[in-house]
Amino acid sequence: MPSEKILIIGAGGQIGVELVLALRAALGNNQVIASDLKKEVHPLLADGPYVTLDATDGAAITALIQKEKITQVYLLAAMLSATGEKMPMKAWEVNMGSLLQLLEIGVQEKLNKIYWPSSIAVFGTTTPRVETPQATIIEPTTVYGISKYAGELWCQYYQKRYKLDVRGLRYPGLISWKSAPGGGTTDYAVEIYHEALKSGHYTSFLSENTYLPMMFMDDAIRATIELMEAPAAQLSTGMAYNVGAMSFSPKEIAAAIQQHIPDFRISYAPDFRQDIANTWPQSIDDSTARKDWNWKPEFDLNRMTETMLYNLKKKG
Ligand code: VAH
Repeated sequence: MPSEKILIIGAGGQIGVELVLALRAALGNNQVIASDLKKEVHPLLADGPYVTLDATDGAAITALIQKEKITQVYLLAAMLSATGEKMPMKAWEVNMGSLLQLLEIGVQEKLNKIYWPSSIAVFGTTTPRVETPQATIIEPTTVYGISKYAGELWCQYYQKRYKLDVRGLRYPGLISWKSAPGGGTTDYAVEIYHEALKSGHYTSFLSENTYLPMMFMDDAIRATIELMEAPAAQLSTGMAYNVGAMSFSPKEIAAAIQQHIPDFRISYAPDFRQDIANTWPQSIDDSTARKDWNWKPEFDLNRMTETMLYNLKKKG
């Protein structure tokens, strides 16, 4: 990447922490400014520039872009599916308010690129749930999904109307050991590894055969950077790309853990998040991403389980 100066908004979140680390490794610590609502910087991000920043504060974002000569912004701040259902209007305000403001700022400040994550949560019950296509019926039923689909349409509008280079991915559930998830329906797939090591038992808030598309964070970060580095001429859609890696159920991830921890036990107590999961795809067709910018995942359930348990054990 040429000498880009990058601002990550929402750097303290599950994706943000790992994206800052990856971009700093590629560009150098001082080329990547991490920012989040929190006053204190996330411990893993302490070796580079950090700013306390509210994703909805357009004036502060504009001032920072001008002061630091920012060329790219990654807007990761969002309220996820489960939290969004508890405070729908706040979720809409945060998710949409921050994006619409940044799109305007992107045009005014002539940003080279903006990254804004979408999610498989844009799909609803009227969408084919197996091998969900890139372009299909899209009728989200959660505030999070509605905000992500509306956001994709706004990103496409700014690309066409103002030639603003805005890119995104429809992430599946993401699993990481470095950073904690926050308020998602797929969080069970992270919690289960922690509990397998801590107590040897996990009570899943999704039922045993709830299949969902999932991805190990290393794949998600690589997909993000590969998309952002792809030549614009190769991108055939203005919407966020479907990306997939694997699909599994709570029963299957428990079995993968039992290969390493034979006494591990899982039980099931579905809650309101089951209703959300029931509206999402079971698997994703990501052939457009594979064709346009050579997307290819590297982690399956077994390799992810080995990596998660090894690193969580080491982390203590
Ligand atoms: C959530 N982790 O559960 C997010 C993600 C596909 C799910 O968008 O809300």
